[in-house]
Amino acid sequence: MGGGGGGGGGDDEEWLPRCPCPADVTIVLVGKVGSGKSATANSILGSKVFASKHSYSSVTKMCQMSRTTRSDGCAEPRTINVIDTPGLFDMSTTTEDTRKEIAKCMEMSKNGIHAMLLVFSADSRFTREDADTIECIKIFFGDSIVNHMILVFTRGDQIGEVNWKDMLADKDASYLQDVAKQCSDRIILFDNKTIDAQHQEEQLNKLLDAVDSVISNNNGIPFSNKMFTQIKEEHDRQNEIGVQGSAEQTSMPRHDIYDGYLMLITKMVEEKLNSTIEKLQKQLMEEQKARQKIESEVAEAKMRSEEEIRKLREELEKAKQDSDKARQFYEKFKWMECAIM
Ligand SMILES: Nc1nc2c(ncn2[C@@H]2O[C@H](COP(=O)(O)OP(=O)(O)OP(=O)(O)O)[C@@H](O)[C@H]2O)c(=O)[nH]1
Ligand SMILES: [Mg+2]
Repeated sequence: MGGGGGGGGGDDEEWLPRCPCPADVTIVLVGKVGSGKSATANSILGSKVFASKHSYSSVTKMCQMSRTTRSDGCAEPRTINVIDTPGLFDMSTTTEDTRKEIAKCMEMSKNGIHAMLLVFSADSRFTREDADTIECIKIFFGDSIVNHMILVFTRGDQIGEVNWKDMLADKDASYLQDVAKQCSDRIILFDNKTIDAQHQEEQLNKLLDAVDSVISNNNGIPFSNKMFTQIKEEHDRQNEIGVQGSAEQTSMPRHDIYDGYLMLITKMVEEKLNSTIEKLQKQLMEEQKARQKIESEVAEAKMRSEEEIRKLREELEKAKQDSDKARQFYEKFKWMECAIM
């Protein structure tokens, strides 16, 4: 595939060609613990940089960044920054550490995120929690984050393209279908285990085509918002203090400045995360209320139709009795008529 057209899980022809090509591309991988984020990050990097293994607990504890250079598709080689994360935005486990890691992830990507890869395991059920994670990301970053999202399903080797497409087309996968539509069908099945070099290259090109489609759709501008701008401003301010301080030999040590800066971002992230959780809970409650309303309407309609059926049965019974009576009367009348004759 290389530098040319698109490809993907949805409509293969819809992705735009690779252009414009920023010299520096930042990709962030997020998703549930064990979904295959680090393995996918390693596949992009082309080497086993991040720890990736089976575990009952989370393997990646902290956000980490690594970079690679690729020259495919663009005139100049470009740097791809890959940020691997622990299970962020999993609303069932938002510990203090997670909040700190979200802050760190935002710090690492303060110049903007070109593409956010939402990683899922193709061989696990897509649960309510998975949907909540997506909703949480949308509330936290803002709805326009979907313009930078790519859905990546790992364990392609175990599921296979045909099965996977059937699973996606299932009528019960409507939430996933909606999200895929919001992401302009940038949805990919990925196999991190393949040792076939050609397959590795093809699927990586497919993934990078999706990244380039995102870049192209956004005119090369990475995702950013007020929070990122504030982080960048704060970063520049702290840098200035650091530089001035070291020049005057009076300031705090650099690591203290950095810690203070990180604390500030964490506080900002914490506030945003709290309001996100509040909004998400409100959204869930409204959904639940709407569901309950529909359920009670269905129950009422059922009761109403049961009552109507009962009435119809009564009417039928009465009509039967009336026709029996009429028949008896007619037979009696016929007998009398015969007797008279
Ligand atoms: N068969 C198969 N296994 C995979 C694939 N991708 C990841 N795995 C395996 O899934 C397990 C978890 O993968 P990780 O990359 O550690 O997942 P993670 O999302 O980074 O996990 P945490 O860091 O704990 O959040 C590892 O044993 C991987 O080898 C894949 O495409 N196929
Ligand atoms: Mg990991």
